[in-house]
Amino acid sequence: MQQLEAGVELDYQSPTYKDAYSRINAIVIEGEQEAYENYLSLTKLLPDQAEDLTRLSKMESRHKKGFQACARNLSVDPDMDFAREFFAGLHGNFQKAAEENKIVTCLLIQSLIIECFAIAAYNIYIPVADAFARKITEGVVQDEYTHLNFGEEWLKANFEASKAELEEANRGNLPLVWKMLNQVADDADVLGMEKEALVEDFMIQYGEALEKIGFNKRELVRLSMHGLAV
Ligand code: Y39
Ligand code: FE
Ligand code: FE
Ligand code: FE
Repeated sequence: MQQLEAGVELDYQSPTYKDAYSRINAIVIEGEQEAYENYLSLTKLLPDQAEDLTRLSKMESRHKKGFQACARNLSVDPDMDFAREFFAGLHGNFQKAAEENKIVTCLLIQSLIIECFAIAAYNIYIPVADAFARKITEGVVQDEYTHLNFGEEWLKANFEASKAELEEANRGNLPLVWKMLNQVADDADVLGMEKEALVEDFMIQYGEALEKIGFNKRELVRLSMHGLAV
């Protein structure tokens, strides 16, 4: 049991908690597995940076093992079918872009959108996690910042040539993030994670990333609003 600021008590062993955890934890495991695959795919598209990308992909597979241990620690059986379905849209878009050699789209999906989603989720989860999961998640979130940074640096270096494709990829993928968030909002709430906090944290990370890459404030607002055009 943990006493939260809001005064809500979390019982990590309750059936309600474990049921919600079986989906959220599965999403994270599936996300880490797909991130591993995505960075490996990127080694083919960016052979000059294959070494870095291989290192990132190995970090993702370590993350996956860490979160699998979190489930075992709570005796939870992650609902992987739910998780695969949850990620199908983004996963399909990444794979299609990779087949078409669209590096910019691949980086926007994995290194910006998915990493910002991960950073938001992990930061909001850490204060309400059980002690075992908290330790693991604290280690993982540090790595996710380096993955986000990889995408930021590449897109910044290739900004002018990437702008149009970034805008198109943003329009095609940001709405999926809101759809995904809405889908797990109730389960996240059971874990003590508020949807508003997740949205806020995501928008801050994503906006900062777009700014670092080279977009101005007006463009930034426009890109963020495209997420709402479902
Ligand atoms: O780069 C990464 O490691 C990202 C794959 C991991 C994705 C994590 C997705 C988290 C969504 C959780 C939603 C909780 C409300
Ligand atoms: Fe796959
Ligand atoms: Fe990860
Ligand atoms: Fe990552």
